[in-house]
Amino acid sequence: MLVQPQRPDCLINVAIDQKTQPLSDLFITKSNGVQSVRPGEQTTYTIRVTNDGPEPVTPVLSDPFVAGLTKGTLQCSSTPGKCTTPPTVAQLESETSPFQLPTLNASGFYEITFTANVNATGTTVANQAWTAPGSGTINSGVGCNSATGLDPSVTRVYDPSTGRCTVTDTDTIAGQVTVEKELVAESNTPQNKIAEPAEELTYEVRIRHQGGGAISDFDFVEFIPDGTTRTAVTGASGFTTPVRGPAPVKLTVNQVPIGETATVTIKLLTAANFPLGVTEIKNRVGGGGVPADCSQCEVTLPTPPSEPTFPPTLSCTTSGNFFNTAYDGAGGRKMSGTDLYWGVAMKEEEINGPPPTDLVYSAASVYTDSALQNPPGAAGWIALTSMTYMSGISMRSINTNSTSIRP
Ligand SMILES: [Ca+2]
Ligand SMILES: [Ca+2]
Repeated sequence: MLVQPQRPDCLINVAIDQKTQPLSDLFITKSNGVQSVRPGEQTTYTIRVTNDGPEPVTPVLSDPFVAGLTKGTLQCSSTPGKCTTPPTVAQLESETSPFQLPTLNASGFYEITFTANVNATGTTVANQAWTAPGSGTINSGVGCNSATGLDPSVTRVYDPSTGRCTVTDTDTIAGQVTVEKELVAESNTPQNKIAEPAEELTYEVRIRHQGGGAISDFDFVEFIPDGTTRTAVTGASGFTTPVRGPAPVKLTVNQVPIGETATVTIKLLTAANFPLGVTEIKNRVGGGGVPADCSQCEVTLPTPPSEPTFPPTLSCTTSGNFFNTAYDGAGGRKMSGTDLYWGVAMKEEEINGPPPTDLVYSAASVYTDSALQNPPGAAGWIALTSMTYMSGISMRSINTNSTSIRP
């Protein structure tokens, strides 16, 4: 207790009394270990209050509520120091009655962790915490004024009038987008939402900024489907020459500004003859920054029903002894029924075992000419698309050197 000074030398007594107050070096650190958070995710902060002495201190701790970060579980950290029972959320967030820590001797510390659900809007979220010495203890502020041990994006401020040390972790909010893909043009008329042969299909991929900061170098993967060739891309880098599908190709959008939409235009040219088995052109984007649950990232167009592109009657003349027609488009042996694909071989011998290894339907040529294989080659296989076989023709072999097959 100080007495009212009545003589000038009593000022000396005041100074002596202050020196007798315990002197601590109290400071606080706080970080979630990252510099950017994403709405909807959970982030974990660690708070440590340290006394570098020399005298003990019994400080208080407060981590006030901040919009955009909802605290979840609080616990003593795995290196708890003096923490034995963590505060409740309400205790930790109180500024008028801040949470009372145990006494920290020199080099003592108290450490807790807590989770926070990120529901912030805007471009950054700042999260503070502070500690202050108990009454009768002086905080020198040496540690608080030092930036040693602070993560990037974390700052610390010392208030000499109260001894309070405040730490702030400021993170950017990662940009949020929605992505959609749409067919916007077909070169054939009428525009019928059908991928016809040799048709140019134009798609738009729209990346809409929905929150957080601006986005640079937004990556996504364009999956070029079988039966098409990507011929042009505008609005993104990553396209240099035409790419034939099936192939995944990465594209990059330079900037998605806050609140705006970046549009990428992609042109596909369909094949003059679709590969066997291609009945639709399914075109999608994904990967990179595309949300995993994107439901509007895929456009599917059917291809036209398969129609014969050859004369309805196929006439063959060969000096070979056999026309072999017994193999279906799946590589199996077909003894009856119908099939969309079939082969003809002109050979000197009858083939009635497994399909010859050189029977490759997808690689076979389609002949519409009347002069087929003459003389018969080693394996003159011809694959033709066909709706049906003519009934009455042997599926196994035709033992003749001249025949007419109506598909
Ligand atoms: Ca941070
Ligand atoms: Ca069309």
